[in-house]
Amino acid sequence: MVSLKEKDNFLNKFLGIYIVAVLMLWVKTYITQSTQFSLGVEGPLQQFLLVLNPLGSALLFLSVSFLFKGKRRYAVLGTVYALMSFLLYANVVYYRFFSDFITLPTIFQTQNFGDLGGSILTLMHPSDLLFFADVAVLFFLLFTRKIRKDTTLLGRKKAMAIITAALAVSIINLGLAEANRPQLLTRGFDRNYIVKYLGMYNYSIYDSVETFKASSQRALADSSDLTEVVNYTQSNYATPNAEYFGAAKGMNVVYLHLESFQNFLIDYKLNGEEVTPYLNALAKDDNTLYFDNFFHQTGQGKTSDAEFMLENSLFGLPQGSAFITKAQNTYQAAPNILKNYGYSSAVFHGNKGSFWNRNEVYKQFGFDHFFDASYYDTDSPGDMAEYGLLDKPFYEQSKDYLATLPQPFYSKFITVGNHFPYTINQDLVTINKAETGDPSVDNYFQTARYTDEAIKQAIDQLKEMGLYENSMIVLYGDHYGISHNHNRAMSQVMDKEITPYEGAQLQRVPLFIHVPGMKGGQRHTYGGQTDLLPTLLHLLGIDSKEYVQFGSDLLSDDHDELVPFRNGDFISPSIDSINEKFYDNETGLPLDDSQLETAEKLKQEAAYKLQLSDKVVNGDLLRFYTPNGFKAIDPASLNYKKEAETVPE
Ligand code: GP9
Ligand code: MN
Repeated sequence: MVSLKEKDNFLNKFLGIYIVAVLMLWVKTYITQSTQFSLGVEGPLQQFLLVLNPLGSALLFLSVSFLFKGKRRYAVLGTVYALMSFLLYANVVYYRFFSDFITLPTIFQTQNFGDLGGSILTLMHPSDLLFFADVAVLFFLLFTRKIRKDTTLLGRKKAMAIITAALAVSIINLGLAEANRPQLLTRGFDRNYIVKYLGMYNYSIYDSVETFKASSQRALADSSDLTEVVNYTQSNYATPNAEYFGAAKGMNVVYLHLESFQNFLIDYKLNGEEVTPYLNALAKDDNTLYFDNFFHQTGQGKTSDAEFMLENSLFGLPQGSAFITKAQNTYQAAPNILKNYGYSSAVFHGNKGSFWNRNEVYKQFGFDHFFDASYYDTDSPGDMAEYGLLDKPFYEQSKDYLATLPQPFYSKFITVGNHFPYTINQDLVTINKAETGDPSVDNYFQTARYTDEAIKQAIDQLKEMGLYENSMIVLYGDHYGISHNHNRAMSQVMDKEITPYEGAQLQRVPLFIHVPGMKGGQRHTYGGQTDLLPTLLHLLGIDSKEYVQFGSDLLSDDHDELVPFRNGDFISPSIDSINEKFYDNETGLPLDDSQLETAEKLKQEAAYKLQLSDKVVNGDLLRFYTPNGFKAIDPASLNYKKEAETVPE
């Protein structure tokens, strides 16, 4: 047998053993990432990134050993290798149970591991030893006397060359990932995405940085920060309108989410044909309040920002999504408030529970149930959209779960059919495309029509289930669907030039509130998504005064019609501020000098509101505040896993 110790055996050089370690870790990680996780890898570029990403990390992380001299570096190489292997395997086991990756807060929170409990052993298989076969090989090489230990220094040049190569691979990786999925790191999206594009190890670094940032802001805050906030929200409180207070008392709440749905679609005619006939009729229903000056206020968190505002009447964050970075905060969210009034609660959504970190943050909001994709049959490709189950099969399949909820319930159905880039199976199309030549704009009308039909189906189902007469149904658009990149096509659709002023007007999203027996009508009140929760509470006959909320009841005479956007711009019935310029809201013309002072004041007010809300969220200030009579649900008592008991007590 040839001895490994032969002089020219490359294993006798430290560089040789380092390269062997890199190759083994690269291959193992690639195989693990592609077989143990369902990352939804699509297309050759994503495939390529999945192959590439472990290489950068293996080169870089294992090069830590270069910092050490002599025999010590062999020990360091082995230790780093073993730790990375352990991290990978721990995620494999965690994923088997949660279909998600480990985050630092969830480790420290222990509730997740509490869920795992004794079952952790059942999640581990004897064949898992294979995950450590390479570790055994490496240890054999490093720590037996089979190879010579190379004590000559690697040489600065060589070390630098390897580190540069490692960084280059990682930077190319990140560049390609950003090109395929812009704002991957700033928006956060889904842990699955980060792993898919950047790999398990880079994900762990990303997660640690995010955790550190969040915890340092939180650590610096204390209860005295709350005084200013409470003073503000109390002064912002709008007394309920006696005509509407309690109009839906004791009723169920059904939120129907209109994905990427802009208000211009309502009553819009494409080639003489109504795009959304059902919604148009619903807007005129005697028991529907239709708000036509209602704006989305979302930022990078898109859908999650909309949900965050709806559930809390707090603004989303200026960067990223609070669903991801502030998932462990204390909240006094709608499901929890309503629990104190005997309500059960549930979210229905045909996408993975980890998207936007919903499976974590919903616990903090107090949702009893979260029916994510794992509860739905997602096997027929014709039923699927890019982000999950299409609206019609989604509503159909939701019926059985909805039927299990004790009444009154607070429920939210999040759909995905009308999502960018608005592709739709031609069998489902019932209206011609627009003809601007911009595919997303042209198709938007077809997916919006599909949404309209699906909403009709959802409401018919409620009628069949005997829930319609006893439910308040709220329809809301979550954010724009057509971004300003499509202004050329949109100017054809709207038949006017899309100036910055017009672009801001397009940020209207529909808001419908249907309550049996309530006086409906079209309302022109200006408002935004933070106003929804106080409006809803007052309709249910619950006073919002006790809560720290930044919006105000749309139906109250005291309602504040200043609508801040997340970037500090604002719209109001008189003055708008868009991209650092003021406009007369009615004419769209630049503002008269005589009104500048009022405009500046409004601008400061909008900025102050956003800043105070950010203070609450970043500092996790609600942990210092308990509204009178409010009892918090323990998030650790909630579990959304399908295997768990899904029928409520
Ligand atoms: C996915 C869906 C889409 O689960 O809610 O989110 P968006 O991309 O619109 O923020
Ligand atoms: Mn959305």
